[in-house]
Amino acid sequence: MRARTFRLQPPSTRHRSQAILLTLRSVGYTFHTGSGRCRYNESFTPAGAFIMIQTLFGSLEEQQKPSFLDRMKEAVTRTRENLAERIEEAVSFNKEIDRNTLDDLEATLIGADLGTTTTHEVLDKLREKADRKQIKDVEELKRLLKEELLAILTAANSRPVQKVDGTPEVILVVGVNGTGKTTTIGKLAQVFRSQGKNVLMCAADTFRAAAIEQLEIWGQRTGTEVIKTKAGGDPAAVLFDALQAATARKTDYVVVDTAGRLHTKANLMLELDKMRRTAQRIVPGAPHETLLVMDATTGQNGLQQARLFTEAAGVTGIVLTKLDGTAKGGVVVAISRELGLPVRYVGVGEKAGDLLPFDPKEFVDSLFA
Ligand SMILES: Nc1nc2c(ncn2[C@@H]2O[C@H](COP(=O)(O)OP(=O)(O)OP(=O)(O)O)[C@@H](O)[C@H]2O)c(=O)[nH]1
Ligand SMILES: [Mg+2]
Repeated sequence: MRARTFRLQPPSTRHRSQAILLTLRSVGYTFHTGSGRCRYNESFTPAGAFIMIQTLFGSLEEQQKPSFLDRMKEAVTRTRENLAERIEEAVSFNKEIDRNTLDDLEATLIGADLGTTTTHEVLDKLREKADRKQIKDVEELKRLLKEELLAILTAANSRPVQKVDGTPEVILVVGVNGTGKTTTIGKLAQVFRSQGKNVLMCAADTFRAAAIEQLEIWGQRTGTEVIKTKAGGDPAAVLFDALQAATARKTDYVVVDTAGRLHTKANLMLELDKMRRTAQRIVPGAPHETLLVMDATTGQNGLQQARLFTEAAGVTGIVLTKLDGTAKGGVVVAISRELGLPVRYVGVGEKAGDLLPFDPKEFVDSLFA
């Protein structure tokens, strides 16, 4: 037997890698854990072994998909770099961490779009600690800042999701033009379908040209049926049809696209109200969730619009899109603090898989990773 060596890739999961190692041993491979190298019998070469492993255990690439935490870290890269850089700058000018250092931090936090109210609230807490000489160095400062941000996010995100009796669960998706409503609906359908649920999409944005076709493309992409009417039709009527179909078929979720509307367009707000009343008539308790889609890149402006929406549309949760394209991801904290609403998901790209469930700890860890 002629011995050869190759380097073993790091395992993706412990149990899976143990099973793979056992299988390789059974065909004559020996491993040196210290060096990560392995010896094998030429009659069962690595190419042959990889085919066998893929057949037995599935694709190696598939198993190495990044985790939600990794994807969140990636999405907030610009925000993190911006924050970290500026914190270091603020602190290196003033070695000791006192009130002056914290005054310099104010602009940093506002720059990351935490908003003035939230920034002042966080800094007041930190100033108390600085006065008592409880902040030794920059690492301690970051740790305390992280704690304060997590406390705000956890408070807003502890609101329980409404329990839904029976099916369908109806999710109304609302928001200003261009924030990412239709894209988010496609991504949500993908999430539910991957959980083995059946979904209907309802094309109740009959206002904007091509809105129905755009939703249909998402329907094809995710294998989801779209219930629609003609452009200019009555959104409440198409919602009625969708909910009747869903009730008859025992569909798990109905996700409803609505026209982008501004608070100034009073008639559009009235239309939303009519849709809510229609939904309740067919499915008691519907809509179970009204998600307001907000665009992270619009920052504090978006927050102002969101405030008005929240009052008028009975919003129960937020989806923050385009987190991948901004250095101002701190707006998540401002939204949570100022609207008191949970952030249910964040959008981190334009593809069907680019929607992450929002977890406060994961988010804060990603910001200071
Ligand atoms: N980078 C990035 N782009 C996104 C994300 N979500 C949506 N987009 C893009 O934002 C643009 C607008 O998205 P739409 O889904 O059409 O927005 P909408 O709210 O339905 O717009 P209207 O129907 O006009 O009100 C599209 O180009 C999307 O690809 C995201 O999370 N990240
Ligand atoms: Mg749309």
